[in-house]
Amino acid sequence: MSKKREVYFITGGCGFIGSNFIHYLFELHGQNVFVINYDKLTYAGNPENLKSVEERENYRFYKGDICDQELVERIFNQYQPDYVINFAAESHVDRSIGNPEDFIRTDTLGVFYLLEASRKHQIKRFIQISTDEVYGSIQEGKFTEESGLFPSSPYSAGKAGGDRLAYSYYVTYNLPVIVTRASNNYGPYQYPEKLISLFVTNALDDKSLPIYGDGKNVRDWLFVKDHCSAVEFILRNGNDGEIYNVGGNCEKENLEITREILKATGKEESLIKWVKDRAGHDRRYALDDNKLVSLGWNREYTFEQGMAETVKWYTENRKWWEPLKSGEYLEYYKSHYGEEL
Ligand code: NAD
Ligand code: TDX
Repeated sequence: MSKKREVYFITGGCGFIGSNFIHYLFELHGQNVFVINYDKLTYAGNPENLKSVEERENYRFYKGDICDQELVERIFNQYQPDYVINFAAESHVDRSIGNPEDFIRTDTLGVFYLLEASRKHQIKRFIQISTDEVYGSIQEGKFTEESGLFPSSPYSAGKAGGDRLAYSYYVTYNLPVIVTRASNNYGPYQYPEKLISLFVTNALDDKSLPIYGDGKNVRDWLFVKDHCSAVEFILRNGNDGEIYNVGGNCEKENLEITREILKATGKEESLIKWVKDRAGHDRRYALDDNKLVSLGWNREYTFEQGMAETVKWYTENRKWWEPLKSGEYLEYYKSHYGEEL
């Protein structure tokens, strides 16, 4: 008798990390899993990211909003998912400053609807993809899972809402919830609005690289494929009700990253442009992820390897990102950076 395949209900699968995760799952499990990708296709969701898997017999895509309780319920009833992994979010801090409402709706309320659907079905695990930003900024040392939450942007506050709501469903309803908090991801398929994806694509086009403030803000960089392996590892080996930090062990100031991008793309420092600081700009993020590492997970990529793969990918995949830098993107760019791209 053939073994029943495990069913993954993945939200936000057309975005950056979600699409990398779906590719990772098929590479790892092949035909042995069934993957449902549920995505609203906001500006950040791109079906092109999954072109190579869309004909698979063990893959289904549904266009939908995680706040659409009825549609979520219908799909749960039809497929009875084993695992729910919630990547769906409004994810860009700068956009949350100009337009916070969508962030609270998707990043907090959306999680509620998914938790409600999950509680009515016998799911084996609910993974809430949270972020290091829920801790806020840290001057020295690193955040552990025990650190307090002091989110400082509407984005991170919205994510903190979803993060703690998920935990409350573990405590109150025994829902098998795990929360992950990862540091800044970079890699293929990242919408060209975040630091590395924006700066690499701008550099390739000889456009300026707009650094906020003094360029000394620090982020901890995690290659997206390492994040994917961590999520799958946690799904299999983590414990219910727990939080797991997923770090890159790679702290860098923004100016340092910018110089590395210029070097990797063979461009001059004259492309650097100093611009007004981000409102409420967190100074430094740093994660202690010993809890996850002592469970047996390890990063595979050094920053040099991850960056080399990233720059190569954007260099070879202009067809993917060039069309994205048009229409609404250009309007956003102009209003945000105060100049044409
Ligand atoms: P992204 O913006 O690239 O993708 C988000 C995806 O969610 C898109 O495909 C979008 O269409 C979809 N989506 C948005 N609102 C939705 C809704 N209401 N219903 C259904 N789908 C919706 O984001 P990303 O960078 O891939 O981030 C994925 C997750 O990881 C997010 O939860 C984010 O908070 C978290 N995270 C990101 C990073 C990072 O560095 N990018 C780091 C830590 C955690
Ligand atoms: O044009 C820019 N210039 C600049 O100096 C941009 C887009 C960013 N920056 C700075 C701001 C930050 O200090 O670079 C740093 C990184 O910025 P982002 O790429 O926007 O990431 P960040 O704000 O750190 O948030 C990211 O990491 C945590 C993701 O976007 C979140 O989704 C994730 O939760």
